[in-house]
Amino acid sequence: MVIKSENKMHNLKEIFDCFNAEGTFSVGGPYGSGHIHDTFRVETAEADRDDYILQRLNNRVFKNIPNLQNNIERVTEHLHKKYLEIPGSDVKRECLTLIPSRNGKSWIQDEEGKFWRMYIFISDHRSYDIVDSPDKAFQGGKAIGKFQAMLSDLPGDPLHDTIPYFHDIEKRLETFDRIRKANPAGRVEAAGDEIKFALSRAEEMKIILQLGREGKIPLRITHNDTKFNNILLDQNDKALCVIDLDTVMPGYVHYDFGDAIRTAANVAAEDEKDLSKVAMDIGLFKAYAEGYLSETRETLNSTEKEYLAFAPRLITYTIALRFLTDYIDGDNYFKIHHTHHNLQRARAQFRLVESMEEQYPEMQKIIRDLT
Ligand code: ADP
Ligand code: GN1
Ligand code: MG
Repeated sequence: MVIKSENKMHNLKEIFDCFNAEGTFSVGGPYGSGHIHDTFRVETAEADRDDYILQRLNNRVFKNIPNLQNNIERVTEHLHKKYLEIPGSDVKRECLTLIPSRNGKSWIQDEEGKFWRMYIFISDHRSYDIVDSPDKAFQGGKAIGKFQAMLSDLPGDPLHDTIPYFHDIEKRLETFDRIRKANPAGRVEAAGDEIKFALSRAEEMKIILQLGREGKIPLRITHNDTKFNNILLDQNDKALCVIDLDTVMPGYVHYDFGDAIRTAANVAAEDEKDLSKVAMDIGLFKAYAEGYLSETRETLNSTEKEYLAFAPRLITYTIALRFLTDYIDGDNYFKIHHTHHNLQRARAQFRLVESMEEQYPEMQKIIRDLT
């Protein structure tokens, strides 16, 4: 079966047959709304067999796919063991399962040299780009808190840094300055207001890195991409499975908390054009924080807790800066759906930063009351 995606043709059946799946290929097509990989769902012909997710991996973003896959193998094996010990757990739906390829690895390379991997499709899940109730936000918080707790005793060497300096705002600002000065796509003028906004907040964003350097907050194993659509809920909207494990690596808990609030508490879409619609909902913020702290209250140190309220401002700013940098650079990183998409995303995310700034005293009070 040949499928067209991103203007390329893929023979999904041929790729599928390179993996040791149970069941036979029936149909496949593009799936989900991720910004990085090409993701396809494959349905099998047999009703009692799993369906699958096939991903053509973005190796412009992830430069070392064997290291990336090695991380995911270790993380998923560890989670599998943990879930197997929990009576009544549904391992195949509560954590990702990689399917080995016929060559014994967890990926294959096609004739163009592109890497593919396959997971069991998490059946009967719900996925949200926008969260519309405190209960869902609470469940998301629980899922991320539990995920961090379960990985806190991962044995062996530290995980590979799959994208070095991923959330390092100092490095992100250096890149922004370099690209802004080079102006490779001639877009600096069009992005003048956004550049000004970014520069006006740059200094205050360095506090989390500074606390790390001072040894006040530890590096832990974090997810680093806790956008709400990377947290699957079940049919009753209860926490089910944390997916998109490409960036699981050492990080500060603020990165996960901040990115989750950026998406779970924004009442508008990430790329909302009408900026008057963009706002952080304080009720959704509180619910997510409750869920998250219900799993992590005992393990976080006091400085980590104190700075949770700041984290959403940092990560929303960081992602906005990355969208803006990519726009100025000529759209080389994120998938876009129209010419000025990255600028539109940056604008909406900077507006969200402002909304968080407006509500910051309340956010701090909520965190203080919960911790
Ligand atoms: P990206 O890095 O491009 O965001 P993801 O790994 O998040 O890629 O996958 C994209 C989307 O595909 C997810 O948001 C989710 O909707 C869906 N998805 C990924 N893996 C699975 C899975 N194992 N089961 C069900 N859906 C999945
Ligand atoms: C990307 O992979 P996806 O779509 O879940 C990006 C995140 C950004 C997000 C913005 C590896 O996430 O860092 O926050 O887009 N992932 C990577 O929507 O860069
Ligand atoms: Mg994703």
